[in-house]
Amino acid sequence: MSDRNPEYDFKWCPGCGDFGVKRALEQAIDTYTEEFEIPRTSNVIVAGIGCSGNMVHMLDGEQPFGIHGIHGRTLPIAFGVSTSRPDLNTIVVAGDGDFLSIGAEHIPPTASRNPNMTCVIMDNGVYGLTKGQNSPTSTTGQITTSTPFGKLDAQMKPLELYLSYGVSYIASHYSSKPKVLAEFILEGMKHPGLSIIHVQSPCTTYNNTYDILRGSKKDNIPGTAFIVDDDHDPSDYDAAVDLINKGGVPLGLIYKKQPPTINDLQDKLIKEKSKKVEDILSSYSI
Ligand SMILES: Cc1ncc(C[n+]2csc(CCOP(=O)(O)OP(=O)(O)O)c2C)c(N)n1
Ligand code: SF4
Ligand SMILES: [Mg+2]
Repeated sequence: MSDRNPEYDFKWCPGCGDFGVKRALEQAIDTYTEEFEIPRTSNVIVAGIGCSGNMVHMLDGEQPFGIHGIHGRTLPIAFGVSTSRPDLNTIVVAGDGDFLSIGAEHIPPTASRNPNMTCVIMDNGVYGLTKGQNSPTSTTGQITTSTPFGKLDAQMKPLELYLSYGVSYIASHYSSKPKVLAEFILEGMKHPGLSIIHVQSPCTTYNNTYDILRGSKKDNIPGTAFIVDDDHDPSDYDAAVDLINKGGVPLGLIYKKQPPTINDLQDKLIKEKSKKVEDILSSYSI
């Protein structure tokens, strides 16, 4: 049980990837808070439901503001926070089940509006909290508690989806390098628009993918994670497509563009179209 929230009795399993993501997120929030000289509570975490979403109760030190909402609905909640209070640093934390299964329908409209918020998605390829059912990112053929003879459906490729939906900042990483991961989260926070940092965060209890990601000399496994080449141009859409299609798990910035945010567009509209009080009053006079 944490002293930060004594009513919430929850612990991650030993070795859970979410510990690394927690360190990275704490680091990114520390740096952002210092650099922009904002109160800690001006960082707002909107959490999904899952072991990953419980991040909002697990952070150490001075606490940011936290909202633990409804399964799959982080984006609409965060959209409201971000657009009504643009001064806040709005952060979503959610798992692959929360964000890409029940919550998937919210990604395209949010991407097309480009609100200023940062999503840290912890992908462990299962529903961890509810005891290891298949998730959209479980691999085809994967044995899970809900697919005892192997998953039949195709595995979802979230990076491809984010790119085609028009997400304006897309990074991919894993939980084993919290310091580097923190840099991508911080860059996402500073990016004006929708950022998604998609993190492979292994579930040691139901889907331990550490060896698959990092490789294992002992078992002669090469490892699927690879660092994105320095010469990758993240502003080049086709290069981002090629990078994603290489297979494996790229570690680095995949794509970044700078369309206006929904707040920019609303401000412009208000400036151009809103009428002065005198004009409204005079329109009623005979
Ligand atoms: C509307 C609703 N449907 C289903 C659930 C049950 N449920 C809670 S967490 C979860 C899946 C969590 O998976 P994921 O988002 O991948 O998080 P993880 O635990 O793996 O970090 C489900 C199905 C719920 N709480 N609410
Ligand atoms: S069940 Fe998996 S995701 Fe949940 S805390 Fe344990 S290791 Fe982490
Ligand atoms: Mg999961």
